[in-house]
Amino acid sequence: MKGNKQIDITIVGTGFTGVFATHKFTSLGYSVQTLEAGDGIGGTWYWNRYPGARTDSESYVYQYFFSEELLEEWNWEEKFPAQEETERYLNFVAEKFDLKKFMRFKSKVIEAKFLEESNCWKVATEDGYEIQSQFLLMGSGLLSKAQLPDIEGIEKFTGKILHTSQWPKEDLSLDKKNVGIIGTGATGIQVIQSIAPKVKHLTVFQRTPNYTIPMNNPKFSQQKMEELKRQYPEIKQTRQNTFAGFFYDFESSFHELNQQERLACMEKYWKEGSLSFWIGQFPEIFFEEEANREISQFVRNKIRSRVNDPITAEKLIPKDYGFGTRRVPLETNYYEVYNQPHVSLVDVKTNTINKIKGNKVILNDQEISLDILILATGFDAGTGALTAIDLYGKDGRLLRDDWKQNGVSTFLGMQVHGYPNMFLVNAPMSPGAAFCNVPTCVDQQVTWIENCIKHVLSKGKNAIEPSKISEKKWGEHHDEVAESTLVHKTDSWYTGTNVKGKARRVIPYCGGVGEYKNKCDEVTANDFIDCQIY
Ligand code: NA7
Repeated sequence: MKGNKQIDITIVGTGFTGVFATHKFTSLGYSVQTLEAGDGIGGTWYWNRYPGARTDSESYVYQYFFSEELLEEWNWEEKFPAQEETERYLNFVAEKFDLKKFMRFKSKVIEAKFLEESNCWKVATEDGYEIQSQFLLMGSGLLSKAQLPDIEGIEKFTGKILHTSQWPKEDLSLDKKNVGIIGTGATGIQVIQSIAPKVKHLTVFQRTPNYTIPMNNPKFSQQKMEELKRQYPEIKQTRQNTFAGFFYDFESSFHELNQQERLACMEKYWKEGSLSFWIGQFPEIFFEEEANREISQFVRNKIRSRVNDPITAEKLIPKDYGFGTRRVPLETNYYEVYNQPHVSLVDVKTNTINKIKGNKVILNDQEISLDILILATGFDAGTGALTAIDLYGKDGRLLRDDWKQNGVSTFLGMQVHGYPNMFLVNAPMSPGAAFCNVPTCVDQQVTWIENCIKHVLSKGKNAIEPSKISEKKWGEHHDEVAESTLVHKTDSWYTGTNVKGKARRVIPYCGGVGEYKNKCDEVTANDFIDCQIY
């Protein structure tokens, strides 16, 4: 179907953002069309079906809180649910609220153009579908544009090669295969620990080792679920005011404890087996070199104690950046994998991958034949999904060019000057671009957007965009906060250094979810004075 049907809102994506936004705006009576590239609901949880994919967020907080009935009806199986359970949950929500009728699948958005004469967005998909809407809400995902390594000959690899986010729905047999994997981020770690028992030989190509925390992932009994459900009102309330949108927040002060007390505290959090060791313990992890050094050392010793071969152990221990200054993955028996004879670890910083020829990875001093090469090489985070689309604002400006020439610029991570009536969720310069439990920020941001749209329409106006000065001020505040942390010193997708040519800049807002919410609420309370409304 091709047409110039005029609706209120086009929503891009059916991940946590798209599903929630579709429900919110349709139940408020807006006409909505949601467009999704995949042929199913789930976003991240649709695409990332690689072995071992699961959340590092507790299920009881990594969910929606907008419906008492939904909270009552859905029971989680595990504390940290696997991809399949999370995908099933999002489908359950969509079916319960009859949302699929607003969604068009296999509809990859390739262009969105703001039409100044009508203050509308014209959105086009790869299969030739077009729609016009007054507002455009981009729920296209923080980690959805795959980042592929630039290795000579990779496109001619004669074995099977795939990026983790393009894992097929049908089972890919790894049994008795020689498998190689590039990348040891959160994804690589989940893949490695899951496939190691199945394959004939596993070669891990590691560029930078990661600090990790062992995951404690109990199954939930019915009794436990009932107990959790009684806590839901408290969880719902608490999560929006914490640093990272979880049910926990920084609890201790590093300096108020002596060294022995700090050690006991770290042991306690370590046993928790969750990200609370990182974002629920000492805030100083993020701000103070000395505190960070002691915590990093604690984690290094934990890693060392689990690896039999001292040379391999040293390769797996991060030495040149501090704990928590890049994403900390949770793991299960990850280090024990390297104690097995059929697993080899190659440090590609010292033994560089020079090229790929046939089914061989050619290193400085070795050639490795593989049946399957897995690319757990991450994403062009935050900006990737937005700049992949031809997004034209006022005066024919293109977001991709604007951000390339002038650097990324947003107001609250939700709006961009020159792109009226466009809203971003979990985008650069908001906590949702890394430092937030995604559903918490989705709830907060989509609700803010709802109020913004309501405000425009209640004034009888047609369009809203942030003023240039408000956007500039937000950028300055964002950078000031980011530069007060240790995060900006470390190379990672948080700072954009994983993508060649991407300007180095901290992508997520580092001031905390609670603080961010206060700032957004101020804008609403001041009747969006920071924006131009016309
Ligand atoms: P990440 O965290 O960006 O990890 C990607 C990994 O791939 C990382 O170890 C990279 O090493 C490595 N990489 C990337 N390109 C290369 C090349 N060319 N050669 C060798 N190694 C390479 O992505 P993930 O998918 O693991 O996780 C993304 C987020 O998803 C995660 O943080 C969670 O929030 C969920 P590097 O560290 O750059 O040296």
